[in-house]
Amino acid sequence: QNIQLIGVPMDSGKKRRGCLMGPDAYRTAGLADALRSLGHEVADMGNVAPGLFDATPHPHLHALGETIAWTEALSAASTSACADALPIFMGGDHALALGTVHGAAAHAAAQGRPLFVLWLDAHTDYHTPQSTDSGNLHGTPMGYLTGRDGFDGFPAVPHPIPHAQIAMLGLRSVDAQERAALEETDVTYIDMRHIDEHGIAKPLSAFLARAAKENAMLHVSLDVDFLDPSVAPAVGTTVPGGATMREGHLVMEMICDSGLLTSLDLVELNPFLDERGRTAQAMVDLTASAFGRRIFDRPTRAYS
Ligand code: DIR
Ligand code: MN
Ligand code: MN
Ligand code: MN
Repeated sequence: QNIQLIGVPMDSGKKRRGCLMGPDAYRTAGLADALRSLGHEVADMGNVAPGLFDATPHPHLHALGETIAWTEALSAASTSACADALPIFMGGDHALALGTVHGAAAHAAAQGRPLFVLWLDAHTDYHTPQSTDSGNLHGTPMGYLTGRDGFDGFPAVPHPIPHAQIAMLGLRSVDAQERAALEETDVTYIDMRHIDEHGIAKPLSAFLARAAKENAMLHVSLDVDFLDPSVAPAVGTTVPGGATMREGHLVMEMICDSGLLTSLDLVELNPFLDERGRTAQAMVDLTASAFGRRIFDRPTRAYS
């Protein structure tokens, strides 16, 4: 694969600071070399920056103008990166997906292919600027990208992601307004109870099979809080009861096996809260699994 690492030191999606240090933590943890050792061509493109923005405070929404400026810059960066390579966006908080997926959707539309989105997160991030209680825009990208109303000032969404092309995995903190809205859609939402009862592989392989059948592109957005805080403590919104490293690696290896991945976000890492880089390292290891790292190859003969 031809991979571009794109740093996104975006920290405007919530009030707690620290995600701006994420890109350099991934660099320090050796993301580029981990991917090169798997045989990939990797270029670190440096960091994206937002354009000038209006910093006038909004009565309810945190850092609205800054987040809009990031969305504009990231959408353009994502569209052009997707044309050249497989971009990995090193966040930065989850508000970066407002732009990265927006840009990937434009690229997919230009190719005449559907874009499927896999959201690995404790949260659904399906708010609108009106429904969010926290005022933190990192809780809104799925709402924006599916074309929900109320995103005044943001770039228009000419290619909303159809609900049926979205799967959310790892859920265990969903606000009432998000839940009510999601229940009206055909989004595939898989909470931790479902994973406990049925395993994580079954719903994921059904989703990936649908994407393959439609010759889709696949954007994966991996929020650190998808993982249990015991293995990934460096995130502002820890929620107990998350995915284990084993579940995480299984998901990423299945993504690799599918051959569908076309763009990836690594989001919400807050290195200020980390323990000697262990969360950054866990995210690097999961990314390596998505790009071919494994203990044994899996020939068809051995596992019938
Ligand atoms: C919460 C948190 N639902 C909010 N969202 C987070 O502020 O709207 N997403 N942390 O990953
Ligand atoms: Mn999130
Ligand atoms: Mn989350
Ligand atoms: Mn629908």
